[in-house]
Order: sequence, then structure tokens, then C-alpha cells
Amino acid sequence: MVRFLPCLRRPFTTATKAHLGGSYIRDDYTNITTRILEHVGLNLHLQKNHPLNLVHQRIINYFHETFTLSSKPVFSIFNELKPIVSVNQNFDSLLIPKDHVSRSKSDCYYLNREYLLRAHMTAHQAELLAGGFKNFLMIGDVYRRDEIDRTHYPVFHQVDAVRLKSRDELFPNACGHIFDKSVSTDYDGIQAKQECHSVEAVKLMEEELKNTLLGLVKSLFGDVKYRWVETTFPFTQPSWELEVFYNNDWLELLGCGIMKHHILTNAGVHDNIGWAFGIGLERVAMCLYKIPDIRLFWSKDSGFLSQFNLCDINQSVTYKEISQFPQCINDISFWLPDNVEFSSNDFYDLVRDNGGNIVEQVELIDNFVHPKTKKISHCYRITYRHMEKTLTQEEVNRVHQRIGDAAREKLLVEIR
Ligand code: FA5
Ligand code: MG
Repeated sequence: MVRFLPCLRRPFTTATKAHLGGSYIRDDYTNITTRILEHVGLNLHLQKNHPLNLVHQRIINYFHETFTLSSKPVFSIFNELKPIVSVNQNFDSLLIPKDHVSRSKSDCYYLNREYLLRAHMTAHQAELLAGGFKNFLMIGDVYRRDEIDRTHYPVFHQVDAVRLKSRDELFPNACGHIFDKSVSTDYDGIQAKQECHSVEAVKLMEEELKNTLLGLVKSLFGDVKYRWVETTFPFTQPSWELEVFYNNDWLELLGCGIMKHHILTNAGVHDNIGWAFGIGLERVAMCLYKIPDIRLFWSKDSGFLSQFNLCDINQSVTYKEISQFPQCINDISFWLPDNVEFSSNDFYDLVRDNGGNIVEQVELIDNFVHPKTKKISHCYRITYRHMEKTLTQEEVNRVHQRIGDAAREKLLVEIR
């Protein structure tokens, strides 16, 4: 096993504990790094004039304008939920199977076997349902171990939503049922509905869900080419993704579907049907403002933030590049250790820890097995670029050297 943080059963330091708002004992699952912890509590979506705050506000406004009851907003807003959640919240409560890949240590940041940084905002769905909420938005930072490039960063933001309907709300004329066990399980001939639901209830929910999301997309982007793609999530059925045509390519904006009835009954809700979705804020903001690199959202440069200091949040803005500094490209090759698990995501984290935000991209460019010794070699290309200045080759070499040293020490690789 790779021991990223080798001190087992040692509590986190006092400073880290204060940051996390609790005490967590490390174990063989601990893979969270100091650099990732530094993002906890920054809450970019709540920072005035931040582009993510603008998008967050526009999405809330859309829901408040679209769904009102006696001129009161229907949706409750939760945008300060703490990002440390239990394995139960992030996975079990959403019926994610025990052996599902999304639970793996190489995909999530675990504090220990029991707690992790949430990998999606859906992690809070079941607890809010159990708390009696029927219509709500959950907005916050989510954490995933992932590749490094201009559209991926280990921390990003999502808005998740839930809308429940009772029979009376769905069929105001009382001529329909939510539940209908006798009907065939086919739904539309394409995707199976859940066995317990009636076809007409699912149809009505699907229609409201899709119209709501298309309305949201229209309110953000105006007229844009879109398509619905069928997909699966462990917590919804049927499920779809909405893609928009942007920059000559299809971009996935969100995932959605009809909530699994078991999630509702586990939360004590027996007579409702619900829809839910999750959308990425960075994706929306990058399209809306033509922001070319996801790292820019973390910039403290006033040249970046001042561009989003708007009198009207609906105003259209096109991001102007502060400046474009040259890249520096260095490769690193090493033999993987024998009898020790190695995941590229461990190396990506190590690069982030030692290289910080000057790392623009890390790519595995070569992977081969030595014919005689059977040892495996990886070669990674690291692209360095500072957002605000030109890097010298010496500066880059020092960081690159540090990455090599750390990889040798922590991941037990042999540099070639
Ligand atoms: C989810 O996270 C589901 N929880 C969404 C959901 C909620 C489905 C409720 C059904 C019901 P997914 O991993 O596809 O799904 O992420 C949802 C959205 O987050 C994506 O469509 C995308 O907009 C955004 N997103 C996902 N990964 C990244 C990433 N690495 N960088 C930026 N945005 C991302
Ligand atoms: Mg997806």
C-alpha cells in the first residue's frame, strides 16, 4: 500500500483540527493533503464579486422566480453546509453500492475510513429529506482526486436540487396515481422507470424536471444548442445528462433524474415522488464568462476579480486574459515500486502539493514494462505556467527537483 501520510493513528495537528472543526484520527484510509485542506472554508461561491458567486446567485434567483407559493419562494437554500461528510452521507444514503468505483481511495479525499471531503453535493440529500425539507438547493465545494488540466481542479463547486411532489400536487384533478405496481416496468421503451412508480407520474416529473433545467440554461446562456443524454446514477432512475454545444463541442453541464424511491422511504417520506439534479458551477462560469482555465477561480489577483465587480449580476461579461505567460515543460520518469500499490492520482496529488498552482498540467506520456525485469516505468510530462509572471527555468527546475525527491521518498519510486 502507498503510505501517503505514514503516521497511522496519529491525530491531526491542532491547527488542522481547528480548520476541520473536529477531531479525526488518521488510519489506513487517510489520503487528504495539506494543500487540499487549505481549500476548506474558502467558500468561493459566497465571496462577493467572485464569478462563482454570480452564477450561484443567478441560479438561486431563477428558482425563486420560477417556483413561488403565495409569493414566497418554494426552494430552501443551503449554501453553508460543511464539506466533511461521512461515508454514509456521501455513498450509503444514496444507495451507491459498496464496491462502486467512486468510493475508491484513488478518487476521493478521505480523512479516515469513516469521513471524507464530499465528492458531490448530493451527499446532503438524505439528511435534508429526513429533516422534512421538500424543495431545496444545496450549494458548495466538492472534492475529487482527478487529472490536472485546464478544466479539472481537485476542488470545484456544485448546485444540487431536490423537488418532491405529493399526489395532490402532481394531479390537481385527482385523476392519477404516483404509485402503480401493476403497470409494466417499461418506461418510454428506452429507460426503465422504477417499479413502484406509475408511468404518468414519471412522465409529469420528467417534463417538469427538463423544462425547469432548460429554463435555467436559457436564463443563463440565452438560446443555446442542447441535447439530453441518457445515463445512470445509483440514486436516480431514469437519469439524464444535459449537454450544451459550446466552443464547437458538447459540454456536459449537469446530471439529473427521478429520485430512487428507497432514498425517500429511508428518510421517512412515503407518499411523494421527487426529481433531483446536480450542476457544476465552474462549467457554467467558464462558458458564461469565457474563462479559459479553471485555476483562475482561485486567483487572488485583483486583475481577475475586478472584472466581475458588476452592478447587475445578469450583466454579460467576457473575461479578458490578464496576460499570457510562457509555459515551461519538464518530464519525469521513474520505475514504480515492487509490491506496493501505485496510482497516478497519488502522483498528481504529490505534484500539486509540491508544485502548487504553477502546475498547469500533468500527463502520463509513457507507460512500459521492462521485458526482462518486468518493472513498470511511467513518464509524466509536467507543464508549468505562472498565471501572473514568466517563470525562469531555474525556478521550474527547483520545483521539478522537489517533486522528484518527494516522489522517491513518499511513493517509493526509483527516478530514472
Ligand atoms: C454528480 O456529481 C451527481 N451527484 C449529480 C446528480 C445529482 C445526478 C442529483 C442526479 C441527481 P457528476 O459527477 O456528473 O454527477 O457531476 C455533476 C456535474 O458537476 C457535471 O455535470 C459537471 O458540470 C460538474 N463536474 C463534474 N466533474 C467536474 C470536474 N472535474 N470539474 C468541473 N466540474 C465538474
Ligand atoms: Mg457526469
